Amino acid sequence: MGTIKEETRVQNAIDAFNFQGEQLAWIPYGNGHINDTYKVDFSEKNYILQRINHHTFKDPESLVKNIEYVTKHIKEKMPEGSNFDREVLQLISLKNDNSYLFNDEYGNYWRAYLFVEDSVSFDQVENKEQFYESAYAFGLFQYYLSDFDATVLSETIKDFHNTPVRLQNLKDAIEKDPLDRLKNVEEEVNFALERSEFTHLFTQLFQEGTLKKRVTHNDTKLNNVLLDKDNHKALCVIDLDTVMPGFVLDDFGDSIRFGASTGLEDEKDLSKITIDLDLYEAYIQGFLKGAQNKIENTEIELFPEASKMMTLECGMRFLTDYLLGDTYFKTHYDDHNLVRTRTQFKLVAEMENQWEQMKTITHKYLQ
Ligand code: ADP
Ligand code: GN1
Ligand code: MG
Repeated sequence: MGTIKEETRVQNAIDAFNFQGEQLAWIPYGNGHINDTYKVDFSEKNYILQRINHHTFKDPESLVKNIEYVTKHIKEKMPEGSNFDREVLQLISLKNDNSYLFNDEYGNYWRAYLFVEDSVSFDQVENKEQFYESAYAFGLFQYYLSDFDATVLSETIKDFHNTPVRLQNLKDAIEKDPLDRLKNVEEEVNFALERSEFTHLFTQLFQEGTLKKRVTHNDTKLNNVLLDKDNHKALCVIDLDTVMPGFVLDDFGDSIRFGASTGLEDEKDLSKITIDLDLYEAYIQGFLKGAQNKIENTEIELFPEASKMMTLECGMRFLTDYLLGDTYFKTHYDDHNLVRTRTQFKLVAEMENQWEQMKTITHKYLQ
């Protein structure tokens, strides 16, 4: 349960929220790389309590406001008979007022959600149907927010999926090399730099007016969607911290990066890493079905590029963090970010090898 100090902090936060019934227990929960997540059990209901990483998210107040607006909009659009407790994140208010953010005396920011009961989130799919379901959930999310006024949202992380900026950050880290780690990663650095031109594709198409920005989730990996634990049907999209204007392609590509890989994000045996084309196709089907014609042909056509872009970008982010001393992503051992970099770059290479197949599959779904 962590150090005594941590226990005090968590308990202090638990006491601030309007949780129902008697407190039973709390435990650290989930596999997120950014926030500290706890499951808190009360006699009447269970909850998720999170310490928002305020190094990553500099303005927790606006972040929680974003989530308030977005979940409200989704609830208004959900069909009659929907189960709000399981199909959309429900923020829990504080005891003493109707706000949702607790700023404690130690400088931490906390928020809480109703725990979505009888749900599972996967780090790797077991079959195509599960991946289809996750795609459906993210597509539906896209549909629900297609008429949402993006101007009310704050940008919670600037240039989050601006791939050229991510490349520049990598170049800056290479330049600084504060831990003398550059010598370990010559091959990985070259891999990224050789693809410099490609990183500009979407920003260029945006400038030309070919691609539009809309409200997107921006962190669509498989463990950010909950499925029903028994029938594995899509239930609820979670981790709404990065909901802000972006390309729909970012949402599509990030899901493929994580979920259509044949290995975990931190698989050490690179021979196990390739793109599973059946999963790729299942994701297209589920995503388009959920989004209900809100995705345009100009976007669909670029699904292969999106998959490669987000995988390359994520690899560059892991590599940057490795060079700078592992300060951004949670790591569980010394070279964890380097291992993650290698799986991402191996996956990019595999996509390049299977480019024609990815294109052919994609073209079947132009509407
Ligand atoms: P991070 O930003 O660190 O990834 P997440 O918001 O994704 O944090 O939460 C981490 C994990 O906690 C999720 O992958 C999921 O397993 C679990 N989780 C988060 N919110 C809920 C919820 N409301 N109900 C059930 N499980 C949840
Ligand atoms: C982080 O928060 P989490 O674990 O769902 C990261 C994503 C990365 C992902 C890589 C806010 O997602 O952008 O793609 O790790 N989230 C943030 O696994 O940086
Ligand atoms: Mg998450």
